[in-house]
Amino acid sequence: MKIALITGITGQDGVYLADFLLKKGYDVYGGFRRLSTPNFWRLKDMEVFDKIKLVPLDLSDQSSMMNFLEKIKPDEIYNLAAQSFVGVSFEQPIHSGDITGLGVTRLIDTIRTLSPKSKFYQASSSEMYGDVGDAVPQDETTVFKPRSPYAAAKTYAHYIVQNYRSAYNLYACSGILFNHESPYRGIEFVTRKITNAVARIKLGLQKELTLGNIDAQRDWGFAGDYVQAMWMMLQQDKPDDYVIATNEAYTVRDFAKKSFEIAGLNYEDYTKTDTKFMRPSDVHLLKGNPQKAKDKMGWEPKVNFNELIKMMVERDIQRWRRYLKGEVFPWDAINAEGWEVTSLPSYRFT
Ligand code: NAP
Ligand code: F7E
Repeated sequence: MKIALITGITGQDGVYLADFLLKKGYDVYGGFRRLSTPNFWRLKDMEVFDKIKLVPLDLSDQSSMMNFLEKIKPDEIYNLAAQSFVGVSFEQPIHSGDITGLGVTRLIDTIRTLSPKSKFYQASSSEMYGDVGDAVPQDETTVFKPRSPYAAAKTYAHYIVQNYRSAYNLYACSGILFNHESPYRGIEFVTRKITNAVARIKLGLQKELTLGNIDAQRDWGFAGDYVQAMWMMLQQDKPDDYVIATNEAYTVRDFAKKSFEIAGLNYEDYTKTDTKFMRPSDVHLLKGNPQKAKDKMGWEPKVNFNELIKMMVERDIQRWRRYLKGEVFPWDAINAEGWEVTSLPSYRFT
């Protein structure tokens, strides 16, 4: 039985990848960071919580990686842990650099020392492209011009992985993944902020939705499709980096319009914008060309834009309906309500 370690197991991709690897027969270890309030709702909802082994592993703490890798030398290590929210990276640039950037060096250097035969996957990001200019769509040859502390940290990590691959001959890959979403997406990201609000408006729990830069364009795919690509990268003869995307871009406005339409509501009646949700510098257009992944690994996205939005809107409506009937306590959704009433400065980035 193959052994896999997934860091960031409590996040969106962590649960989809855990489910995927369990179905392939892997023994799955999930790295998590200790919080005062346990954060296992996604793992429980996906019904993988009882099937994986949880290990405390914080990217700020190299000893936690050493403890694990000294005992267990996994066949495959997927580094999904990060401070992953671009908006917050402007507020917490040092923490973002420490976890999202330097944390990767801590991990891959520990792998080099203690488990050099482990195959390594790094969660790189389309945010690294940043100011793309005329380079549309982006592929593996497009120049990186990061526009946030998050993107700068991911770019550093991306080059570290390339360096360890060539300097130490490690099987280390980076997937340059474009935005991917699902009903398990964190509530502060724009897609889930929209579908959660649409569900609440539909059920009379919320009156309006306030967004920031609705002209921003993104290439949105389904997280379930994208974790398959992560696994495929570690099954190749040689390690390499791949763009994973749909090659279609839509505006935030398009996403919101379609979300309201699926719920039988009119976007114009409920949506407004406010500059407080805009970033000091934003990425205006991301659209990825996944041809290399298709040619070399046979990977293609299966879920399209409309199907993705329908899946998310319907699941959020179902969650809030069940909540109103007293059947469930939707932790993620309730937390979102908490965000809406808070007056903390970070409010503007939700
Ligand atoms: P996510 O839902 O925000 O999950 C991030 C995970 O990292 C969570 O499990 C989080 O734990 C963990 N984490 C945060 N700080 C940590 C630390 N100091 N030590 C250990 N773990 C820590 O993100 P995602 O959407 O699943 O994305 C997975 C990875 O892909 C991330 O690296 C992200 O930057 C990258 N990425 C995502 C996308 C996308 O569109 N989703 C695209 C490109 C790249 P808590 O639950 O405790 O917060
Ligand atoms: O923003 C605009 C915002 O926060 C998308 C992460 O997974 O994907 C994600 O990063 C766009 C931006 O995702 C609101 O300004 C408008 O232009 O959903 P987002 P992101 O920044 O693209 C990449 C690939 C990653 O690697 C990251 O980890 O939407 N926008 N109004 C808004 N964004 C938010 N969050 N909230 C708004 O109200």
